[in-house]
Amino acid sequence: MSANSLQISAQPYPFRCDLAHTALVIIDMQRDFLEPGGFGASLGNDVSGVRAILPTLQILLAAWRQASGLVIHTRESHLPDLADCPPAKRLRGEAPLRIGDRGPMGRILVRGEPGNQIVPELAPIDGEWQIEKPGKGAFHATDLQARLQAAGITHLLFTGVTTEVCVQTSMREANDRGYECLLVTDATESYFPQFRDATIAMVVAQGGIVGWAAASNAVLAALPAGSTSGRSNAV
Ligand code: C5J
Repeated sequence: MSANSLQISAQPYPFRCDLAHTALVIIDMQRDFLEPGGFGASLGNDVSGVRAILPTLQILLAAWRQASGLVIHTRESHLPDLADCPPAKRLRGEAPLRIGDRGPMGRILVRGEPGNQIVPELAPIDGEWQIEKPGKGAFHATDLQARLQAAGITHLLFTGVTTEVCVQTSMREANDRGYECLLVTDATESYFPQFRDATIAMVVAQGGIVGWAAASNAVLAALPAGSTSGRSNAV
């Protein structure tokens, strides 16, 4: 195995990838979903539980950066004029604050507003991709596919919130586009823990119908110790 080859102990069987062709995808770890007053809370969710993955994600992100792996952050966001927000999305439900309304962290799910920022613990650094996505999936109405192809990325490790909505949708979109995908089980969370567990079970069922799942420790164990052997982040 070359220094770049990783073998991650995973369900339903080991996940093999090459660090230079693999990206860590962090889905929507933004204040809108993690803090009171944001979109997640406006939908009636208790947002305290999803913050529990922050320490795990910080460790994973630090190790991935240390190995010079590509990092991709996504944000669910809309243009200020909401031209990219279908009325069906804005009007669904009976939330007191809808997308585009002004809340305590600025306008809900609107690009550039304070609530739309990635939480400080995971703030992107130079060279890391930031994908603004108007949908639940990271490929819908974004340039992610073109950028991944141009960068030669073939394998994706998924983390973030919420497991059964934006994480699962993005992973399924990636799977349909031919990417080999792994869900990091303790670096993803839902407002409904049973939905997180069900998503993990769905992903790995039938021989990995959507992909693989592994705990963050298994990813960390597969990384070359103290390595900086991945790609240049300046893609
Ligand atoms: C939701 C997301 N849950 N990031 N978005 O609306 O999962």
